Amino acid sequence: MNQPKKPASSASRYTITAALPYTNGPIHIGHLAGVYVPADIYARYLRLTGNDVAFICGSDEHGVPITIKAKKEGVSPQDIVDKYHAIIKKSFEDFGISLDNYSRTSAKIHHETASGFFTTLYNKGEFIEEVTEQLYDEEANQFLADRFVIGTCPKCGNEESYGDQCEKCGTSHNATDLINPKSAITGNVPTLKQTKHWFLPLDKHEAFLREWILKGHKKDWKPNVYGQVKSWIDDGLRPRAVTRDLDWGIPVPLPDAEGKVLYVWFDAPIGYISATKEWAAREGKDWEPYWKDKDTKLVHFIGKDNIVFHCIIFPAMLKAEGSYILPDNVPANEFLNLEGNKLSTSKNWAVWLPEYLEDFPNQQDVLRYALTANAPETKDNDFTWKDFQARNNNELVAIFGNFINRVVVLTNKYYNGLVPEPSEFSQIDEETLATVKAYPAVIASSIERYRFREAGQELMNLARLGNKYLADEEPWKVIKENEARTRTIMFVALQIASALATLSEPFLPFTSNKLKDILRLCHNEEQSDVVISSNKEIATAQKNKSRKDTLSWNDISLKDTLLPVGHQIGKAELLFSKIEDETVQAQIDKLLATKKANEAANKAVEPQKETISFEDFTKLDLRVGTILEAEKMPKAKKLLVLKVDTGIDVRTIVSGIAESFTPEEVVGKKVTVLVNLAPRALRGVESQGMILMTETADGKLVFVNPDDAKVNNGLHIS
Ligand code: B3M
Ligand code: ZN
Repeated sequence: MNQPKKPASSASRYTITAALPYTNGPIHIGHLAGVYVPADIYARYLRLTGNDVAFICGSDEHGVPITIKAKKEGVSPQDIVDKYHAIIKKSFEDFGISLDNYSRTSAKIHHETASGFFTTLYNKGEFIEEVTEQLYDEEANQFLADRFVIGTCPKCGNEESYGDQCEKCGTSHNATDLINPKSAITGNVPTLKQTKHWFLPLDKHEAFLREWILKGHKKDWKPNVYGQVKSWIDDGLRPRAVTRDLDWGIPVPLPDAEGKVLYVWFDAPIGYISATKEWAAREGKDWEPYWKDKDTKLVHFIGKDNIVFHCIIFPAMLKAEGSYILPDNVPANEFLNLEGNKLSTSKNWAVWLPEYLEDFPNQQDVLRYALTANAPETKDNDFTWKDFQARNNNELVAIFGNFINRVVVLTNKYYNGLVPEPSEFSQIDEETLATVKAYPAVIASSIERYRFREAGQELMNLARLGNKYLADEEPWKVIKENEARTRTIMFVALQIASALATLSEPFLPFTSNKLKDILRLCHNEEQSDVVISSNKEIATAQKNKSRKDTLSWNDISLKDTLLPVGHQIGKAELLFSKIEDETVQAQIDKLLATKKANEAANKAVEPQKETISFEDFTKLDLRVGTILEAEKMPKAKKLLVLKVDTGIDVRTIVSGIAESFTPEEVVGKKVTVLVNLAPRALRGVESQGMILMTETADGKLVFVNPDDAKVNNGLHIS
């Protein structure tokens, strides 16, 4: 066990934001591992330690990805955002992401807040107004910004970089910086056309950013974040357009800006502020301290592709506005891959949250745990279904679940579920209880340094401690000869179980609540005698804040007794269940099917052969024949020897279809036969014609089949 470097933080105010997901698809495990699970662990931990927390998120409903998706599906952008906003919001709730508010950037309050922010900067003279040449698609009749244009990244040479950002090297650039730009709408090479825009002069803020990030205390930022930001600043910052010529977004609030909207990356981070305002109004609170009080800690949870926006552009905007605090930390994660390949919405290479929730009902915590244990904190990481299964079966079931089950079952068996009175504590008991007391600080220290993998493993170490304690002390044997000692062992084990119930809350909230219900460590304020057991009820109770837990995080180290003598606990209930091989194989098969479909879609279409004349074509004598007999050609993998009734005669045809069809499958089939092909000997058998076949996109041979053809009267050309 690592020794904590500093004590758990004293009560403070925190504004925690999680990147606003684009509403062009559901949430997948990459989003969860990179942003939402760590943010949720952090928020839950801070609430549990008595801090004042606003945990904020919402749908990012503007921007080109939404428009592209709408175009593809032939619906309006509004239809797209309405659909996915509802799906995302519900899946977060069902997954137990404990957001205080999940808002959306199409909300009136957001349009007002973002417009107001722009106006303030405009009035302060913080923008440069400039007519520049921008890429234009003559055919689509529109300017090409951001994801509407694809070209070669000037920094890394990636040929598929977007107009605003290269996904390969992460560089953020202007669309006109791309080499060989092409319209993502028509594929055309764009022309240049003049248009007026407003630019945020990042170069003007360079000195401040350098001071704030590089010389300030930001050295405690994660090395991946600090390194990226430093390299951008060192490369030199340039003015950045914050408006676009688009018809989807927040209109630029100026009289001479017809047809122009705010750049999505200008409005989206302001969405954090709008969502806080919306939440505060609902809760009867003042939103301003959460964004303006110097003592508030602002923490942005994001993926690594969002670093520049949260560490350079948004801070420059906040600084220019003047009344806001700046982020205290931006713990960006690297990417999660799936079974060795990059997650991709367009290639459907993902584990989608709504599908997971359906396929694994009431097993939210298993995915939370697997993603935390394998979080891409310092490097890209891989999610595999086998690892998911192993984390569940070998850790959650075999360690955590097994320990709790033994404690609860034995307490019920020996003492009718009442916490027994201990006799003398042995040295092992004392040491074990002292170790338990140290865990809150150990786990807190990892969480506060944004090391969620480490924190999750420390929690499992506490369960290991419990498991080992029971295995070593063997109360099931001791009870036969030493009743007093058994009581002590069970008392100690019950204290460990109580610590686990409380300390697991940030990581395994559903399990934690179930366990608190079993140990009767909570009461529901509205119906205090009702034990909440289903996950749905737990989620509702948490949202209504009607659960009242008897132990806080700090109690685990401060209190000598967590579960007092004589306290009645409930009956045993399984916390986790084994995930069978068939279950994960079904998920792997689903991915294999996706892979096959993608390969088929990507298979290069063979170019058309040289044109032939009509006269050439009429030379072919095609007949409908019937296969009468078929057998495999000895020692030839690919060949079948067929007897075919062509209507003229019965002849032998050797056909290379043995890898696709068995002889039995083809006998009786009607087929198209080229009857006037010059005979040819194959493996010593003369083939007198050819069966016509073609290949489907996924490489399957199919007959050019006359199916129900009744007559064998040669080729009819119409
Ligand atoms: N909508 C998420 C993304 O880049 C983006 C985050 C906005 S946070 C203000 O996928
Ligand atoms: Zn690049």
